[in-house]
Formats: sequence, C-alpha cells, structure tokens
Amino acid sequence: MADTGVNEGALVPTSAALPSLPYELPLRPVEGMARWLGRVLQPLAFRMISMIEQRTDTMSGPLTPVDGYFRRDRHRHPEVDAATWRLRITGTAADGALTFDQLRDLPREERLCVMECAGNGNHVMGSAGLLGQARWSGPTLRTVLESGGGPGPATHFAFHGLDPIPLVRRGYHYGLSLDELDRAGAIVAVTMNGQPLPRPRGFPARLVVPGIYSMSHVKWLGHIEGKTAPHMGIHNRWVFTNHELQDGAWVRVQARWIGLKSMVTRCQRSAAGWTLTGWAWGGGTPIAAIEVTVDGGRTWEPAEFTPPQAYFPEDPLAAGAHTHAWTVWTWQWKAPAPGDYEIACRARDVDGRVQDLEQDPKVRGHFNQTRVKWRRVRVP
Ligand SMILES: Nc1nc2c(c(=O)[nH]1)N[C@H]1C(S)=C(S)[C@@H](COP(=O)(O)O)O[C@H]1N2
Ligand SMILES: [Mo]
Repeated sequence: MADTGVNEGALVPTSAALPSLPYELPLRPVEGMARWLGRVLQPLAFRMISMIEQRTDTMSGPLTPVDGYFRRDRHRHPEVDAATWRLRITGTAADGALTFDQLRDLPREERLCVMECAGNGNHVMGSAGLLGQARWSGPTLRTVLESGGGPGPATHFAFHGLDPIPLVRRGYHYGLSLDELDRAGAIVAVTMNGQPLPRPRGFPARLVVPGIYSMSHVKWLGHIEGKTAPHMGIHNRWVFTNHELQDGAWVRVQARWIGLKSMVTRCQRSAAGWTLTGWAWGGGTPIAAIEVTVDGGRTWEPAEFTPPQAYFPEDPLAAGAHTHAWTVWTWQWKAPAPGDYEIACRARDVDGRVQDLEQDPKVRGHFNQTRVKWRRVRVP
C-alpha cells in the first residue's frame, strides 16, 4: 500500500528563479499551548503527558505511515505475548475467550478511517496533530461476538485494555452501545497498514471504531465485557465529557461522533507560488467542498480534492471501508507578496452543512471542537 502521491504532482521542490526560498513554510497556531510554548517546548510538554502529535512531514495524502502516527495513552505500553494472550468475552450469550490464532482466523474486513483524539485541535492545544489515518483490518465486533454465540442480553460493551495504570491498577477501559458499534462498523483490528500492530498501537489487537473519537479505540485489548446498561467508567463518566446547554440547564455529555472538520496541514513551494494541502473529515457524510482563505476570512476559494474511494487504484478499498476517511485537498496559492497571512480552510458536506467558524456557545469543554482552525504563515 504505497503512498498514492495524490499531492506530489503540483510540487516543484527546487526553483532556479527563487533559490533562497524554503521548501516548506511553518503554519503557526494562533492560540493555546502551541502558540504560547512554541515549536520546541510544546512537544516536550505534550510528551510529559504521553501525547505525541503527528509529524508535519507525515501530514499529506490519505495514509499516515506507522512511523509518525500520533500517540495518546497513559505512558505504559504492556508487552503482550501473543502465544499466551486471550481475548476474554463475558456478559454475552456464552462467556468465552479467543486465542490470537482464533481471532486471526475469523473473516476480516478493512477500514480506512480517521483516528482522532477527542481533544484534538482544541483551544488549549492550539495545534492539531492528534489524528492519523491508517488501513486497519480485523474481524468486525459482530463477527467476534457471533463466534461465541452472539451478544445475548448485552446492549452495551466495555472494552478493557491490558495497560496497567499506576495507583488505579486497572487497565484503560471505555464503553459504547452495541448500536453505536454496529453503526460505526467497529472492528477488532489485528493489522495496521498491512502489518501486525506495533506495540505502541496496541499489539496484538485494538478496537477501531470509525467515526467515533479515538478514546474508544482501546489498545492492547484483553476483555470485551457485555453489559445491559451503559458502561460508566471514569473515562466515560468524567474524562471525555463536555457540558452542553439543554433546555436551560448545563448537562454533561460524552464525546462521541467526530464532527465536520478540516485543517491546513502543509504549505509547500510550487512552481507558481505555494501549494496548501490539507484534510477534511467527520460528520459521517461525504465532503462536498473545501474552501480556503488566505486573507483572514474575507474571501474563500474552492480547493481541489480527492475523495477517499479514489486513493488506492492498485489496491482499492471495499465499499463502506472508507465512510469515515478524510478527504485530501490542495489549493494553489499563486505568488503571494511577502508578509504575514492568516489562513484557514472550511469543509462543507453533501447535506449542506458547513464547518463552524466559532465555538458553539451551547457547548463548553475540551472535546469535539469543530470550529475552523486558523494558522499564521510568514511568506518570505
Ligand atoms: N489501552 C488503551 N487504549 C487507548 C488509550 C490508552 O491509554 N490505553 N488511549 C486512548 C486515546 S485517549 C486515544 S486518543 C487513542 C490514541 O491512539 P494511538 O496512541 O494509537 O494514536 O487510543 C485510545 N486507546
Ligand atoms: Mo484521546
């Protein structure tokens, strides 16, 4: 699965006429830690809380390489021996356990999907590198459940990771309803971009829930627990929640489906000036248009884009495998004069919805901040 080079055609890495121009311009966030700490200190601060953003040089095209993929966890990566590992399943029609070989022998499906931390790109971070897109494969959760006689009485599931959390002594866990898992087309992934899962990505198996924020994509999966009521562990109940104004009262709401979003990821030199590249995703419906502004929002111009199903001509994706994949876009910035610019992009979907310019005043919290992400760029 090679990079399809969707963006490469427009790029001219060297130009005899403009020998002193850099090949790529940094896009500086306008708020949050990324702005206040700067490009050297911010990654160090983020690393202290086990948060590693995707590198800029991996931020083009439809596929994030395994090396460079963002990371967000609680520091400790369990070392799992696949020979003795078992995937325990309880609370379903019949309790049971699968070995790694049994799991790998089940029929697999593939998903190309955005994996995005619910807090990605919020006002505290400023930057927006906690997302990636890979081709994952594994049996669907349904297939796994059916291999043991079906969900039985379970209407909700908790997914338990094997990572020990100091003090709490329990692995990471997150829960979703069976209805949400079915609608997302959740899989128990055993490969990432055609390889066995690397240890930081959850070897030997992780849950992948296309369209739902990645706090639910439990790594080092050890136990699927069927329940007859929503799982209300700490991450569901407290950690990944916003407050929303509903009927005059602020209520706590769990992060779930990824909202309609886009971002400018790179600004690279081209023959005629600069090529802006980025992604648009979320909302669960295909992207209809992406608009770019380089004058602080006074004017917006349409970008060119490639829909996900066109990404891999030699190794096409099955229908339904890319419902929650990002769309790659480019826009040619023709010879702007030297100076400072405020740039951004905005996504529209086929149902006519448009990405918000401002934070919704009825939502408070760090998660699912969909509003347009401004960047400053200094053109030499
Ligand atoms: N077992 C386990 N799974 C986990 C986590 C964790 O700490 N432990 N973190 C979650 C969160 S908050 C995110 S954003 C994603 C990040 O996935 P990645 O580290 O593979 O990029 O994993 C999720 N799955
Ligand atoms: Mo996250």
